[in-house]
Amino acid sequence: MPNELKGELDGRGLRVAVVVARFNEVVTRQLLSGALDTLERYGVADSNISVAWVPGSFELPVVAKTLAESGQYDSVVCLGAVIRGETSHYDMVAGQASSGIGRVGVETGVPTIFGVLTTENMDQAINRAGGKSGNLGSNAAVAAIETARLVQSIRTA
Ligand code: INI
Repeated sequence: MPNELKGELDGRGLRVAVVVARFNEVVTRQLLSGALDTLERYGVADSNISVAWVPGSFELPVVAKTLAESGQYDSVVCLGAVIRGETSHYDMVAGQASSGIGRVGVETGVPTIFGVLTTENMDQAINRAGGKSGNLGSNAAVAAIETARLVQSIRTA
C-alpha cells in the first residue's frame, strides 16, 4: 500500500497571516470576511490570526514574503481583486500578484495561498466574493489549512 500523505482540515494550533489589498475594498472586505469565518470554523484561534492591509494586489507578494520569513506563521493567505474593466494595467497587476505569490511559497517553504480574484467586471467579482458563486476568501482559507497541515506532516514523517 502506498503511504498517502494528507493535509487534515484541522486548524487548531495553526498560525495564519492574511494579507489583503485595499484596492476594490468593497470586494476584498468580503473576501476577508469569508476567509476569517472559515479559518475560525476549522478551529484556527482568533489570537493566531494576523491581518495586514496593503494598498493593492501588486504589494501582496512583498508583504506575504515578510510574513512568511518571520517564522511566526504556518501559512499566509493573500486576498485581492483585480478587475479588468477598471484598469488598463490589469495584466501587469494580475501577473505580478500571481507569480509573486507563487514565488513566496516556493522560496520560503511557507504555504502562501493565491486568493486574488481576476475578473472582467465588478459584477463577477461580487459574485465570487460571497455572492452566488461562493467566496474565494473562504476557499483560500481551506487551502491554507490543508497545505499547512500537509507540509507539517511531510516534515515530521
Ligand atoms: N490593484 C488591485 O488590487 N486591483 C486592481 O484592479 C488594480 N487596478 O485596477 O489597477 C490595482 N492597482 C493598484 C496596484 O495593485 C498597486 O497598488 C499600485 O500600482 C501601486 O504599486
